[in-house]
Amino acid sequence: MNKEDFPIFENHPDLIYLDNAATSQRPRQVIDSITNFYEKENANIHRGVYPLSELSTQRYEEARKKIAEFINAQEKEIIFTRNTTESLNLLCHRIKALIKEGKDEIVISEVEHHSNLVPWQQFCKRHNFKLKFIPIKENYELNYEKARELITDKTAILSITHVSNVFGTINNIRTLIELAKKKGALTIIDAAQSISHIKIDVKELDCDFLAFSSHKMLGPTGIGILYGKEELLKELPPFLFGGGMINRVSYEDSTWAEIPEKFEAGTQNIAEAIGLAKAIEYIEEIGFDQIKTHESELVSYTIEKLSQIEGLTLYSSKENNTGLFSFNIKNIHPHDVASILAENNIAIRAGHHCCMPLMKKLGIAGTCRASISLFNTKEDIDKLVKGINKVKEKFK
Ligand code: C6P
Repeated sequence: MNKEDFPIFENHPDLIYLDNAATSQRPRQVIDSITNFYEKENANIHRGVYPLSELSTQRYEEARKKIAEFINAQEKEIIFTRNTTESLNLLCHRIKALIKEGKDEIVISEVEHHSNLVPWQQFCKRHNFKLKFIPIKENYELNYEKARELITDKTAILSITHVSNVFGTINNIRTLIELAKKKGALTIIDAAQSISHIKIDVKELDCDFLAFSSHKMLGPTGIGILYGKEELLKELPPFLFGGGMINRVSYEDSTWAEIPEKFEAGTQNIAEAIGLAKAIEYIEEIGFDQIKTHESELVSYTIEKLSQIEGLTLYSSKENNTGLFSFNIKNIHPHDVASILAENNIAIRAGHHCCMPLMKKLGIAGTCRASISLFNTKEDIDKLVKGINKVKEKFK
């Protein structure tokens, strides 16, 4: 766990990068794996019979295997998409085919990112379904008592984020999945903010679908994953049509390839898949136990330091937090805070974090958000605190 693995810090030695929830930085191993592919292995997959094409196909499928093992899925249950957003949209466009008669409600929560809210709003408008929201409590945790009331026999889908990108809270998805299963609802987990912090086992969770993005877990941009249970993916109609996803085509009609190819139309992001597999290898070499120990220590340290700053309101959980801290400084706009921190080489995010309705509910325009990754240190937090104190000085 070393900043030296991340070339961005060689090029920006003074950078304090605390915007990992937006996108993480990439270790050299990931960057090299992409260069290596283009320099030595590049060809289109699943098409050519010449050795280079066979090699790139092999690399791409090895990447799928790595990802499958990482979340304890079968290879055919791993669909490559562009990102979490596309994974959720794929479902939103095709999942109607899996919904049983008499079910016409979708349950999400008040903390969902727009990517797990807007698609379902559109779905509900298209199909005349009702969208229901599990509310938050004062401590920014989901209200599980209310969830019990909201999830009923009419619930077709429960789609929920594992970790909030505003509060950093880890939602009790096990309980929610169990509740949904009892009512015969389909379950979807948005793991965009949890995948790099928490070991996920889809078999143990027993969720039907799970979505995440490579770029938030040290991997390249442009590639994401949709996991789905084999029997459900087989039933789900394809989303995009074209090359690579068919079995037979005539001028009149077409039949589809088996899963996962059925959902991978067109030339895929081959190098990015390989880069994502390398990111997983990097994470596994460190191990989630060590990541957890390091990040938990940093969470306690950060909370302690931020709590000492007068006029700072923290919107994040103290105990149940993956390393994401939303805060505001009294009488200073979050964008001003972020701009002044930026002048001091500290990168955080400020704004609504793609959670506009949640901001409205909290009665604020936005928050400042610092989010850590495995390479961050206590010194980074000290610099953040120093930076915030500078901001306060400026606005005195
Ligand atoms: N949140 C953030 O700064 P994409 O953009 O498709 O890779 O991920 C979308 C997404 C879905 N769910 C959650 C919980 C997320 O946090 C995100 C992305 C970033 O908070 C960018 S807006």
